[in-house]
Amino acid sequence: MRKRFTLLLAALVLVGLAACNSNDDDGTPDIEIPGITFDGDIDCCSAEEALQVYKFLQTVRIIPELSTVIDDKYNVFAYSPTGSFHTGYNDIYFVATKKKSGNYVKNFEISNLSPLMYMVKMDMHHSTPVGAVESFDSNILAVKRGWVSFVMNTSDAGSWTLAYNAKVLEAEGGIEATDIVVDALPDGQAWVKSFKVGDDTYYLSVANPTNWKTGTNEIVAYVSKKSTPAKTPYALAAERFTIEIDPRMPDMGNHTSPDNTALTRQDDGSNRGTINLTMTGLWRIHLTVKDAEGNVVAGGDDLSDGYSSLFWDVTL
Ligand SMILES: [Cu+2]
Repeated sequence: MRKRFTLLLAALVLVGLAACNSNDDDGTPDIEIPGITFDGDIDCCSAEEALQVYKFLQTVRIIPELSTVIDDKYNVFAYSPTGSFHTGYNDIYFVATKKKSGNYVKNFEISNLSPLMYMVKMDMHHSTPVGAVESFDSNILAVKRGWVSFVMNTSDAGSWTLAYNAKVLEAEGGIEATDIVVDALPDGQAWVKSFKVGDDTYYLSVANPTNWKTGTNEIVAYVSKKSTPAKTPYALAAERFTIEIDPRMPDMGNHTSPDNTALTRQDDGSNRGTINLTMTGLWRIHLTVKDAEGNVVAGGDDLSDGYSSLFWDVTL
């Protein structure tokens, strides 16, 4: 532990960033409880946890326009895998630090993550599917994750803002509606689709398909319900849908692949299944959505080629 923490400090000094401070030199004994070392800042984390956070932050990029200062005491930093946003599902990560020491703060809350698009011609606003911001990894509790699935990209037709509330220890703040840019996906990609059940509109967002490799992959998706009014962020659907998948390669005679399993609703609100992509290229993942009773509610209709007209397109 001590050796690893020394390594951590060295790394932090190198990048000019300070995380949890060490008491190694001031004679204060570390408080040892099994698995945890408090390094003099009870709002922060053990050296081990600080290292995990530090390592994690090397894998994402900061989004400067969504970072803020609260009460001149705390920084809140926002990150995404690329530092930008695109149509469809995007992870957003948050970290809070003490401005003075740079120490991470473990207990903070991000709420009311609110993306909003203004549509020029229609002179109206709409939101888009979002997931609640919470801890996602028991090793790195000082990092919170939420997500936004943008139904449209920024264009002449309209533009996006994003807002959120933040509470760091006793201090409250956040970001008011701030301009963000949502990039279009590469041509031929479709990662968010909608379907209707009666008067209700639902969105199907597939999470991070660019992480897939040839072979068997876990496939994660979210089903969100459009809000009334549409300016309110779209929360996860309360209904427990099952999403059956039929991956095909349209450029190769629509051949399929074996051993795919339907996405079923998990306790965390996601839908998870297995997708087997036997080769690189364009995969059209035809979808059939069933309700909790097993009735087909979307995607049961056939295109002229015999496959569901509800699909995601992912190039591997
Ligand atoms: Cu729009």
